[in-house]
Amino acid sequence: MKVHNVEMVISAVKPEQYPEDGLPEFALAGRSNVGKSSFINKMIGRKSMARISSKPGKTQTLNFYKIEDQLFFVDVPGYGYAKVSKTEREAWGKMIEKYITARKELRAVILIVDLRHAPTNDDVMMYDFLKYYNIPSIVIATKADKIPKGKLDKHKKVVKETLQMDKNDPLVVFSSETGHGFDQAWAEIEKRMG
Ligand SMILES: Nc1nc2c(ncn2[C@@H]2O[C@H](COP(=O)(O)OP(=O)(O)OP(=O)(O)O)[C@@H](O)[C@H]2O)c(=O)[nH]1
Ligand SMILES: [Mg+2]
Repeated sequence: MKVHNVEMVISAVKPEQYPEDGLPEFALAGRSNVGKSSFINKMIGRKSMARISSKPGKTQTLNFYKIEDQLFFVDVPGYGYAKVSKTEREAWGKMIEKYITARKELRAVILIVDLRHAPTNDDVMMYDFLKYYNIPSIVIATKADKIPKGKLDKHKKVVKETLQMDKNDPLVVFSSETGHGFDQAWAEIEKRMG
C-alpha cells in the first residue's frame, strides 16, 4: 500500500475510547524496545509519527493510527519491561488481553520479534496466547539489517522453531532501517483486510 494519509486518532486507555469507524485493525505486539513503533513508521513512510523509544516502555497506551481511511495500526505497550511496577504491568496486561480477545475489528496481531536472537519466553507465550484464542498472526522478525545476508535463513529458522510456528502463519524478515521486507509485510496485511 502506498500511504499518503495517516492520522493519529487516539491514545486510548479504555475501550470506550477506541475508534468506532469499524475499519480493520492490526495490533502490534512484542517485547519492549523490539521495534514495534519503528515498524509502523516504516510502513507508513513517516520518520517519527509513532513514538520511538530512547528508553524502553515508551508506548504506554493503545495508539490508533488511521491509514488511508482503510485500516488502523494499533501501537501497543511492549511486554517484558522490568522497570514497570507489578500493578501497572497487570493493568496493562488486562487492557491488552481484553483488546486482543474482544475487539471485533481486530484482523490480525503483528507479532514483532528480534531476528538477531531466539524469541524469548515472553514471545513464545504471546504467540501461544494468539493461537489459543485463534487470533490470526503475522510474525515480523525485525532488525534484519544487523544480520549478514548469508545468515538470514538460519536466523529465520530459529524464530520459526522457537515459536513452533504454524506452517500457515507468515514470517516476514524485516528492517525498519533498510525497508527490507516492506512489500511482503504490506501484502500479508492487505490479504487480511477484507
Ligand atoms: N538497526 C535497527 N534498529 C531498529 C530497528 N527497529 C527498531 N530499531 C531501534 O530499536 C529501538 C526501539 O525501537 P521502538 O520502535 O521504539 O521499539 P518499541 O517496540 O516500539 O518499544 P516500546 O514502545 O518501548 O515497547 C530504537 O532505538 C530503534 O531505532 C531495525 O529494524 N533496525
Ligand atoms: Mg513503541
